[in-house]
Order: sequence, then C-alpha cells, then structure tokens
Amino acid sequence: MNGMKRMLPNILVTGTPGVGKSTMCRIVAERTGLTWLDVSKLAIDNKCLEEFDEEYQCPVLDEDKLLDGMESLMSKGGKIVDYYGSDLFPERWFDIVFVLRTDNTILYDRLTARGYTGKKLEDNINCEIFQTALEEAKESYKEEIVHELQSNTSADTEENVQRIFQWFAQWKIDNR
Ligand code: DAT
Repeated sequence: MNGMKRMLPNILVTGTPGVGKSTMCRIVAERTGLTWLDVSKLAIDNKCLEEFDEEYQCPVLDEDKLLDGMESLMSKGGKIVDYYGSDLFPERWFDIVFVLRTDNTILYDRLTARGYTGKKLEDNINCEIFQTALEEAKESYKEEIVHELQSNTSADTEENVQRIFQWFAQWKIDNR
C-alpha cells in the first residue's frame, strides 16, 4: 500500500455492463459516504478516450492517462470504483472486490432496453455466460478478497448493499 495506510477502504465493483454496478454503487455511496467513481465517466471527463475502434464499436482507452489521474484519488481511500474491467488497476488500490452477476435472459432484456444490438449485445451476453469479469477479477486480485454477488432483482441489490455496508463497518473497527 505504498507504505501508507488508508483511513478508509477502497472497494472495486466489477461485472458485465448491465449487471447493476452503478445502481448498487449509488446506494452504497449514499449509505457509507464513500465516493463513487464511475470509471467509464471518468475516462470521458479526463479525456482518456482516443480513436474509435470499428470492430468493437467503442473508443480506445488511454489506460496510463486514466490510471495516472486516478492515483491520487485512490491513495486517499474511501472510493467505490465501478468498472466492467478489473485487470488494468494496481492490485494495491483495493481492499475488496465484488463481481456482480446476472442471469443471461435478464441481462439480455436489460441490455436491449439500453439499446444494445448485434455484436455488442452478443459479446456482452457471452462475457456473462463465460464469466469473464469474475475470471479477470480472480486473476488480478487475491481470491479471498474477490466476492461474487447475484444481481437479478432489486431485493438482490438491497441484500448486496447491506453486505457491503456490514463489511465497511467491520473494516472501520478493524483499522481504527
Ligand atoms: P451497470 O452499471 O452494471 O451497467 P446499471 O446499474 O446501469 O448496470 O443497471 C442496468 C439496468 O438494470 C438499469 O435499468 C437498472 C437495472 N438494474 C440494476 N440492478 C438491478 C437488479 N438487481 N434488479 C433489477 N434491475 C436492476
């Protein structure tokens, strides 16, 4: 941790687009006072998106620029980071990692409602089927800090928020 202990923990919330990361992070941020960092939005705001990738129908991310911009925020602690990927971040940034999961048929409807079609829709559904986000998180962080959470219903979201809130409360007791 750079030799410096954080006053508050950093949490990573990852998973395929549409699984409910931002929905859950918004509520966790409200209840804990942690600052929600939506990395996709941060990349736009910090002008980290470059030329357009025709195959994937999305802009190319300047990772170094993004990470440089995030470093000072993350070293202060107290962030809940929301991103579909997890292998680009330094391992030392996070105290715990949650991977949200959604049943394929439910995710299909959510992404369709969001306007996803064709290859983009298919690729994202395949990522969920092959649990790409979970595997990536397990390869990038210690397995014991990586936790899978179901996110099919609003009751699931509430349960997940409760669980994170409990973990946060315990972290503060253990680290005071
Ligand atoms: P993400 O940030 O992972 O892309 P989101 O939070 O924008 O996902 O959610 C996508 C849509 O699904 C949005 O319309 C809210 C809805 N949603 C999110 N989590 C849900 C849940 N656990 N149960 C039902 N709907 C959910």
